[in-house]
Parts: sequence; C-alpha cells; structure tokens
Amino acid sequence: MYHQQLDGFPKDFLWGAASAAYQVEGAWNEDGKGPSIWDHFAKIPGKTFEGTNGDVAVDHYHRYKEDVALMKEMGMKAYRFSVAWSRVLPDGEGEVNEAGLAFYEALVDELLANGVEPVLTLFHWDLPQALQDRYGGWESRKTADAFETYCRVLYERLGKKVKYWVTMNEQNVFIPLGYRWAAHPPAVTDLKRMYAANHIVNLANAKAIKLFHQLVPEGMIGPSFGYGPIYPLTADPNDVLAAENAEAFNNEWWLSVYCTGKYPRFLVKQLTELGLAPEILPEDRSLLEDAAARPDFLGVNYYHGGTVKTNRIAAPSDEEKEFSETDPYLMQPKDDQAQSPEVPMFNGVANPYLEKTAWGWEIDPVGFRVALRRLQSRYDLPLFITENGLGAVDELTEDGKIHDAYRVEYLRAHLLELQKAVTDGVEILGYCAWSYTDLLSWLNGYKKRYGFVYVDRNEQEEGQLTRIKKDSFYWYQQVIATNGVSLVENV
Ligand code: BGP
Repeated sequence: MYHQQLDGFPKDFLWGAASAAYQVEGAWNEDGKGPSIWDHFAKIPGKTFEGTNGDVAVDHYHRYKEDVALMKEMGMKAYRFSVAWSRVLPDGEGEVNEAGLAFYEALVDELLANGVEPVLTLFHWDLPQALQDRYGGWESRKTADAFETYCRVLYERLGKKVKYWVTMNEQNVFIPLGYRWAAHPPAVTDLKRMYAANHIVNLANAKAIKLFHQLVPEGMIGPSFGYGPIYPLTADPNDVLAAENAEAFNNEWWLSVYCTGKYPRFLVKQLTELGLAPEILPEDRSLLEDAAARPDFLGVNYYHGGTVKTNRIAAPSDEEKEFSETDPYLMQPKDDQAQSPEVPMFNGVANPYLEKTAWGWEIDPVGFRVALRRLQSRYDLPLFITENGLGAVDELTEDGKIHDAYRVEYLRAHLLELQKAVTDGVEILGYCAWSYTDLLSWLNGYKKRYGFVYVDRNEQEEGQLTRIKKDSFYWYQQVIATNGVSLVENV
C-alpha cells in the first residue's frame, strides 16, 4: 500500500513500555516469595553473563513508586509488567501468599492513580521451582492445571482493575531455549520433549483464556508472540519454499494454535513422520478448538525477522557457522544438534540488506510493517505491540546524562513503520517499548540495556540503583504528548 499522507495514531493509543518480574523486581525471597526456576538456574555457575542473577535486579519491588512517578512524568499511558507466579503462590499451587498478591495490587493501584493503564503478563518465564521439582514443570499436565489455579487467583483479585492481560510471553522463545538449546531452564536438549512441553503450554494458555472470559468479561487477553517475518534470500523458488517452511516451523506452529485452535497440517504431518509430534488427546483438541479459548488480541514482540535459503545438506560455510552462533535467540539449527529436522528444509543466513546491533540482531523497521500486515491478514485479531526496542551499551557521560541518540533513531524508525501499518489498516491497541527502566537481561547482564531510564547497576552488583532519565526518555515524552505527531517532525 502507498499513502500520500499517513493517518494519525488512534485517539486512545496505549503508548507504553514493558518489563518482566524477574528482570526488575529483585526481593527474590522476601515477604514469602517462593523460588522460581530462574532463581535456581542463574546461580548455576556459567549459565548467565558474568554470573548475574535477579536477587536484587533493579529493586523495583522496593522502588515501584519512584518508577511509577517517572512514568507519570513521561506521560506513559500503559505499563506492561509481569507477575512472579511464585510470589503469589510460593508453592506454585495451593496456599496464596497474601503479601505477594498485595504487592501487585499496590502496583496496579499506583499505576491507575497516575493515569497509567496496567498490562499484566501472567507468565514471563519464571516458573515456580516447586512445580519444576514436583511435576517436571511444563512437561506435566499438572503444571497447566496449576497455571489455571494461579490465573484464577489473579483474575479474582485484579480482574476489576486490570483490563489488558497477557498469558504467555514468547512461548516460541522460552520453549526452544529451555528444551532444545539448553540456554534457559530447565536446560534440556531434546526435541521430542520440547514439542511435548510446548503442547502443555498451549493447553495452559487455552485454559487461562477460557477462564478469563468467564471471570473477566470486560477485559481483553492474549498471548505475546515473538514474531519475526521470514524472508527468502533470493527469488529462487527453492528459497521461497524454504521461507514457507521456516514460517511454519518458527511462527505458524504457535500462531495457528493460538488463533485458530488447530495445529498447522503440514508441520503435524512432518513431525509425525519424524516421531516428534506431541501427544494430543481428544479433550485437548476440544479445549484448543473452543471459541472461548481464542485470544481477544495478539501481543507482538518484534525485534527481528530471519532470512533463509534452501536446504543445507552439506556442512555450513564458516560465515554461516559464525552467523548461527552469534546469539542463542537466533535459534538457527546448528550442526552439532543431535536432531535438526529443519536442516534439509531451510538454513538461516544473514540478510545482506540489513545492519545488525552489537549483539548481532538485524535492524529491520520495514520488517515490522511486514510483520504486522502478515499477522493482521492471517489472523484478523487486534494487535498489541508488547515489546520492541534496541539493546545497546549505554554510557553515563561526565555531564551525568545518557545520550542515546541511537535508541531514538531505532525507535523512531520502527514507530514510523508502525504508523504506516496503521494507515494500511492494521488494528493496533498500543505499543510497549522494551523496556521502561534498564533491567537485568536474562543472559546479558546489565551490559545490554534497553530502557528510557538508566539504572546505576553493573554485573558486580555495584551502583546505587539510581534512576537517570536518558535522552530517549524526553524524546518519547514528546511522542506521547503529541500522539505520535512529533515522529515526523525533524526527520
Ligand atoms: C524478549 C524477552 C524480554 C527481553 C528481550 C530482550 O525475548 O521477552 O524479556 O529479555 O527479549 O532480550 P535480551 O535481554 O536478551 O536482549
């Protein structure tokens, strides 16, 4: 589509920013909180960057009022945060920890009192360790039942105050990283188990949405998916077919279940042939296909897409190898992987047209518009951008400031493409940049920063945790105040 003039952002557009409990809260064992799998995993030597863990993180648990005051100053309309399941149910199920629940209620009240709409994520990766120990975590249907119990507690307590809810954060990231690449807990490398655990998470997601529709009829709920559009490297039809295959493996496998209640047929057939398909019981199908288990919106976390070429039967070149080993999040099939069903079908390669961040993530604002267009036309649900941002090394300069012009440039480029997508006709509820304050990166410590607000903290746990507004803070403040009009000024 081409437009002489862009539409404005919708009147009630939710300009926001996001975080996740483990990455900001700290207070890992305070006020009755039980341990999560991340509390455990991060303390195993060698698992995280310089051994960092979330024991203190950026101490949001104790400083949330200060953080919300800054949100108000910025004019933020929405704040996406997650609830630590084991803060509310220390044992994963059973007894409710009132102090934990009260913390989230106080946070929600503080947000509402300051004109910020809460967007609550139910699961952002910090599964209670008790469920991992007792049931084997997401490999058991009992964990899906426990998730439903936990959701009920939150719906009953916060359902009248919180309108927007996210079920699972990036199931397509935490499942492969946890059960295939062993970069996240429970650090398994087994494809069969990965597909089985993934199915259980699908059931948990469907149960949570179904229950929500009963208990919070006025609210809206959906999963947040880490979507990246796949491009073929060339117009060679074999590359185009490779891109179709990669879309199926990397995206449709989840999106189709979320949005239609059905597993995609080509991939089911393929995985069945390979002996990797999950066991799907008749009652699972009825649950997944139940209209009440459909999301009201689709959350989209956009960082980058991927480019593929046709099958790689021979060993990869050194360049390909280097590309695939840059970052575990790129999740390219690696040769040393015991089973890599994708290898004969597609091979991830660098896109020759795109620059990369210091961490090797391609920077692709146009891909953002492509992503939104594809999702809207395939699934026809309202979209909510629940993450997008630039991870960079930020420097606190002698003037006591952080001049992050690179972040402004990145965000502006993405927001302009978002505006074009809106003008194309994509329905978007809001945009939450990743992240609000600087926070602990799961695997990159405090070196890779995303926030509008700098936090004085490093891998050695030094620093006073002081909050300092970056240049991007003031820039985003203007964007929000003008409902996006300032994006096109001074371009
Ligand atoms: C997403 C996660 C976030 C955050 C972000 C940036 O996948 O949902 O929690 O971690 O990625 O990741 P990183 O810190 O690894 O750059």
